Amino acid sequence: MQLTPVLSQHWGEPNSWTMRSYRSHEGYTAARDALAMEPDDVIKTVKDAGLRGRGGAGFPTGMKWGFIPQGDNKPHYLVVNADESEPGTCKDIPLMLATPHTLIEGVIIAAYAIRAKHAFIYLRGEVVPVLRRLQAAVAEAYEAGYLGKNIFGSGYDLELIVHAGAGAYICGEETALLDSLEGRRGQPRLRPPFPAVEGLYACPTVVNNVESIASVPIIFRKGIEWFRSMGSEKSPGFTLYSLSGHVARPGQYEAPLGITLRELLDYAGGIRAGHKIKFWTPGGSSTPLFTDAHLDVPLDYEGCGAAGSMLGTKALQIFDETTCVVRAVLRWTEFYAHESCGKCTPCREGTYWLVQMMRRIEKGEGTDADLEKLLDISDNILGRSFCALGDGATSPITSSIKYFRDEYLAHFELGGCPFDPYKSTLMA
Ligand code: L3W
Ligand code: SF4
Repeated sequence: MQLTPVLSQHWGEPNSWTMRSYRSHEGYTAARDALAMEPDDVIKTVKDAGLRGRGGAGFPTGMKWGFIPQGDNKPHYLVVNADESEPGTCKDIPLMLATPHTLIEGVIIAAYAIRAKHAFIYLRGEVVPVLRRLQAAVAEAYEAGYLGKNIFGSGYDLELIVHAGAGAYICGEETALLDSLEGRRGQPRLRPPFPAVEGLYACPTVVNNVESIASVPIIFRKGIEWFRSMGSEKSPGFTLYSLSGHVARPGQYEAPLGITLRELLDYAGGIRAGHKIKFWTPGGSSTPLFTDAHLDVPLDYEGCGAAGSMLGTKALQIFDETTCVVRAVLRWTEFYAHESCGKCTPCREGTYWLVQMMRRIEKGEGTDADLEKLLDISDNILGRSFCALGDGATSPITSSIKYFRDEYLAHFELGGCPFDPYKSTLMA
């Protein structure tokens, strides 16, 4: 399968983030055309294209827009989830840095479709350069008349606000994000009602990931058939895959949905010289691990699901044979325990206990019974937590025990990490 640079096509160009550069690539023509259509027809176009959410869940974007009630007298809101924090995920931030106008043009089309007059970009707080770049681009768009009153003379008004969070992973969960945006401590809300019915300020709200919204303008420029010519029937289109870890050329690789890691590795120069792949995540650490047996799994929603994982955020973190899987899983588990918002007991208490046990096991102080205990605690978190963070925390543990039980046992037998050169010769 060939790479298909679409969103990333102009990333390397000088001043790619400016209005002048974006306009030179037909920028804002899609918004102009969409605003000449009926809002319902805009939603139908996105539905027919089959665009699915790029933030992790793969929910059909046009269907989500279609949930917004019409003819009600409440304000509607569009919120872009730019709180990219899933471990290994690094696609939205480069996109916003390189071509922020792609996102703004998508915002105009999406907000018009759901009849929203206010849109927000909720940005991860730590990335100050991205905040400045977005703010500058939004100012340019206001100046050009693409935001504000009577856009393209259509009579449609839209205000766009860029809001920086304060650096909590949980604020990437859509309802915690909405609480944070309203000025409260970010903690997930009970769903249903879903945000489409009762979201920001209890009004109908669409929350979409950056890449999902940025993918919209090109659908209007090039058409549904063009979009559907890539990917599969159920997972059409192109997407950004983030390759990190032990690869020769880590980075963003844009390709049709359904490409395999084996193919992506050909473009990325393979695993670093002299080494071989051991395990990898298809979509950040919240998705169950894959191994060298999964190199030919189609990286789309159905392919990853059928192979026992999830496409998630398409953050492919790749580890070679020099990595201790137990240590890697410990690091991720510490992350989830630290980021747990504490609202529900299974996650708050469970992630704490998972860390205590994983630390002991990694030091070689565990027993075989500890593996069963780890699985039991995970089982009591999975499906019993209030939001997906708790479920995600169990994925690295259960999948690593499934594929690398012997490596856990080796820690017990050796009384330490077999990858520690003082303990063993496995590193050689
Ligand atoms: C109206 C219904 N709306 C579903 C909407 C819902 C949401 C979207 C998907 O988790 C995953 C998670 C992480 N009426 C609806 C409805 N919706 N039914 O559809 O909902 P859902 O529940 O399937 O997923 P989610 O809560 O959005 C996202 C995984 O992504 N993940 C984490 C990513 C982290 C980031 C980040 O760092 N910012 O993206 C990675 O794999 O585990 O499974 O909008 O409202 N009946
Ligand atoms: Fe908070 Fe974790 Fe419960 Fe989610 S699962 S609500 S992050 S405690």
